[in-house]
This record gives sequence, C-alpha cells and structure tokens, in this order.
Amino acid sequence: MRIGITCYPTYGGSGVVATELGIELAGLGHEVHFISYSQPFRLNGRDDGIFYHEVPVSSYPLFEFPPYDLALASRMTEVAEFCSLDLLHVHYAIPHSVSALLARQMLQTRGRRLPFVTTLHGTDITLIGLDRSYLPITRYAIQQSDGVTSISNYLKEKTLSAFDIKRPIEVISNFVNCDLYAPCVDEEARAAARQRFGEPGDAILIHLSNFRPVKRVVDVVKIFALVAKELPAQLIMIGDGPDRSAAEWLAHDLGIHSRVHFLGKQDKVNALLPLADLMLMPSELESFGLAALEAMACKVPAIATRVGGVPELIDDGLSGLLFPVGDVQAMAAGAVSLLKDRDRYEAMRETARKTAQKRFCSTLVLPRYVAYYESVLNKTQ
Ligand code: GMT
Repeated sequence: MRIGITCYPTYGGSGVVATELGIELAGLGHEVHFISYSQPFRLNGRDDGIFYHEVPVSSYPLFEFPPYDLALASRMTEVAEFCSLDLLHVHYAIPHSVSALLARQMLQTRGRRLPFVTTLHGTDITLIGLDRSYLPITRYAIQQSDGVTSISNYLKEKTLSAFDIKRPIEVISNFVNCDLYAPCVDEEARAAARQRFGEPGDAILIHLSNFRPVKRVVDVVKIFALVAKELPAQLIMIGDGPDRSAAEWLAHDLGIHSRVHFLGKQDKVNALLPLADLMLMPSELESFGLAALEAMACKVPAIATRVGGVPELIDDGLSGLLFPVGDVQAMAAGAVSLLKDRDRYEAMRETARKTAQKRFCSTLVLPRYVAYYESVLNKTQ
C-alpha cells in the first residue's frame, strides 16, 4: 500500500506512535509518505520506503493565525495525486482529521478516491477536543472518517460518551519494537553507562515526557526527593516543555539538583531507558502511557497513576505499581520498598518485559493496522 501519514512531528506520544508505525510499515514493504510541517523527530536516518513532504504555511499580514489546516489539506491532495496514495492515516483528530476530510472531498470532485483513518490518541478527545470551540468540528470529522481507531479501550469509551459518537471505533493499542527497546545484554556496558549519572550503587529513576501540566513533572521531582532520602539515587529527566523550569526550580529548592539530570529532548531514548531501574509516570491522565510501555520493554517497571488507559497496560503489583494522582508519598514509598525487595523487583522487571512482548510488541500490533487499512479500502471501493 501507499500510505500517507500525518501527525504532530515534534511533540508528544501521538507523533512517536505515528513515526514508529510508518517505520514499521515501510519495513513490511509498504510505501509511507509523511505529510507534516516538519520532519518527525524520530525519523532521522531511516528512509527506506519512507518519504517526507513538508507543508509550507504561508504567512500574510491579514492572517493573525496562518491556516495550517488548509495548507495541510492542499498538500495532502497534492501528495495523494503525485504519489498515488491509497489512503491517509491521520494521528490526533485536531485538525488533522478535518484536513483529511477536505482533501478527500477535493479529490472526489476529480474522480479520485482517498479514504482516511483517524487515530485518536488522548488529549484530542479528553482535553482540547472537548473545548466548545473545537468539539463540533472534531465530532464531525470523527463521524466522517472512513475508519477510526483508538489506542485504548478507555479512550474509545470516552470518545463514544463524550462526543456521542454512533460509529464503530476499533481499539488498536500502542506498540513497541521489542528488538529496539530491550534491556542491555551486556551488564558491564550497562554499569559503565550508568556511571555517567552517579555512583555504582545508586538507583536510577527515569522520567520521559513533553513536560506539559498533565504529566505532573513537579510530582516526579517530589517523589524522587522522598526516594533519595531513603537510598542513594539519581533521576534522569528526558524531554522538554512548559513545566521543565518549575521542575528545575524545585530540584534546586530541595537541594537535590546535582542528582537530577535534565537531558532535554533525546532522539535515542532506547539507549537511555535500559540504564534505569524504575520509571516515574505520575500523570494526571494518560489514555495509554507510551513512555511506560517503552520502559517496560527495556525491563524497567513504572511507578504510575491509576488513570485512563494505564491499567490496560500495567497490571498493578505485577508489571508496575499504580497509585492515586498526586499521592507522592505513596509513590515514593512504593518505589523504595520495591527497590529494597530484590526478588520482587526482579520478578516485576521480567513481567514488564514479558507484557511488552506478549501484548504490545509491534510484530503483534502492526498486522492489525494493516488488516484495518485493508478493510477500510475494501469498504470504500
Ligand atoms: O500526552 C502526551 O504525551 C501527548 C499525547 C499526544 O497525543 O501526543 O499523548 C497521548 O498519546 C500517546 C500516544 O498514543 C499516549 O501514550 C498518551 O497516553 C496520550 N496522552 C494523554 O492521554 C494525556
């Protein structure tokens, strides 16, 4: 198939999922065309069967807000025609599904068919999609999509109820490439790499996000501060975003800044995750929690919140630990007791990796996307 993929290229898990999906599809022999305002950040250096089409957004003094969604729709039609796309797959409903709908309509008038699949990721439904200024058009574009997928059961149910949607939504969970995201096999090399962050006996906790308020990065620092009172520990913070400065200030105020390593955005998180002992994901809400899955594949269990789709990913007590939002004391106590109980910790590491392999590995999930594309193409012929 020739598949056009649109996503947010620089920010957030939906862009990561879209990019990894494109890479995996290309690996299966499909032709993948990314259409977005900049090159997806995880795409670097991987270009066999993958093409990138930038969407130029012209500015004009009259435009206080340059209309990206219109420029995107125009580019989608061009790429569809020039590259004979079979279908479009847009990630994150706003505004991508609306642009895809426009592109489909424009091409229809020229006798060309371009069905589109919308994948719902989270805040496009639970936060910004519910904003009254976007709700009617988001709802319309979801209804009009040729196929709609959701990354968790939680998000599917939320979409059906909050948007009063009557059409079917297919749940296709997020996935991880278990060969790329894997524990270090060479324990010596791992120990050497860990020394970049601390002394040999230190526990290493890790957090990975876009540092938006929903991620509660200040809680990450609070949890770490409590853990660090009980045992020697270091914290690696990967990512960047609006709450980074608040987290950095707190680390300074608490006098732990030398043990909190803010790395900013990183291309190769699969090289960093296996160095850690535990992931911290104390989010206000997660429709899935891709960062935790990537960590689990590297045998790094997560201390997380019992919200949204997270319980579909993490079995509390088996592959990670779940707590109420904001309960930093309990999360810290959970982390400390786990790190001190080596047998329980080792069992949890194994279960985390096995969960990633048996339920969320790209080799299992990719065929579901391909089958879904085929069913959409057959339906719309
Ligand atoms: O919250 C983010 O990290 C960004 C956001 C996005 O759409 O880019 O993430 C959502 O999609 C991810 C990939 O499917 C999920 O793993 C996240 O749980 C989800 N975030 C929320 O629901 C808050």
